[in-house]
Parts: sequence; C-alpha cells; structure tokens
Amino acid sequence: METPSTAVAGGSSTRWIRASLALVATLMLAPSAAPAEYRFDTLRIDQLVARAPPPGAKTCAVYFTIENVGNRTERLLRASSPIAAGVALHQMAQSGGMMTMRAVPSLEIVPGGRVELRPGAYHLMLIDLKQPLRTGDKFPLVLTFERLGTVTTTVTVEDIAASGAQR
Ligand SMILES: [Cu+2]
Repeated sequence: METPSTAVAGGSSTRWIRASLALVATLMLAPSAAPAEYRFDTLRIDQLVARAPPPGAKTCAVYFTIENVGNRTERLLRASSPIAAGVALHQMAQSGGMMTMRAVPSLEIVPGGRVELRPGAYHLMLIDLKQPLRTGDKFPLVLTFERLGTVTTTVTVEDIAASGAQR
C-alpha cells in the first residue's frame, strides 16, 4: 500500500481506516519537537496544539487548522480523547463588549477553505481532564468528519498565551 506522507498530496480514494493506520505509523517516525501535520484524504490538518492548563484545571483548549483541498464541503462532527471525559466544539465571540464562549454543533470546511481553530475563535475544549497536562506532553485526539470518517491525531501541549476570555 502506498505510504501517505504527512505533507504530500495523496490519492483521494484512500480509505479512511487505512489512512488512519498509516498516519499513526507516520507519526511515530516524525520528529517529536514539531506539532504533527496530517494529510487525511482531501483534508490537511496541522498545528495541533493544546494550551497547557493551569494546575488543577479540568478543561483544556485545543487548536489546529484544517484545510479542504477537495471539491466537496466537509464537516467536523465530533471529537474525543482518552484523556478527557468529553470534547466540545466551542466558538469565542464578542458579545456586548465581552468575550463569550458558545458550543457549536459542527464545523464546516468548504472546498478550498481553511478553518483556523485558535485563541479567541474556534477551539476544541477537553472537558473533565483525567490527567494533568504539562508543556511538551502529547495525547491522542480522534476527529470524526461527516464524509471521511475518523482520524486519530496527536496533540502537543504548548505554553500558549491566553487571549480574550479564553481559559
Ligand atoms: Cu471552550
């Protein structure tokens, strides 16, 4: 089977199960310093980082970018991680001069589009962390897309400065 590189264009017919396995294999060979970058069929997912939570915190924000190089709209439907009881998709927004956070049912990535999950905007939020997270730690994050199915990624914990009311 073809070994998808994390940065190079792959065949659009790659089945998601095989892609997931190959991505895991690729990841283990990747240098440990840089955040992982994934090519998942017609999606590019990169800069997967989590903000190091303060000691005792039970939540943790996760950021990354998704680019859709295909010609059909894709949606991120849900996410999960073995280190948290749940993972929610949130959006920060200005409301009456205050930053508020609200749950979003799904995240749409249009053809040719690029969505950034970043401080002050969209993010995934790990809820009820089962273990403390420190800068440099890595953990699995499973992303489920409407068309392509499920991909397992690895998130690196970084010391990211807070922005707005983001916790
Ligand atoms: Cu949040």
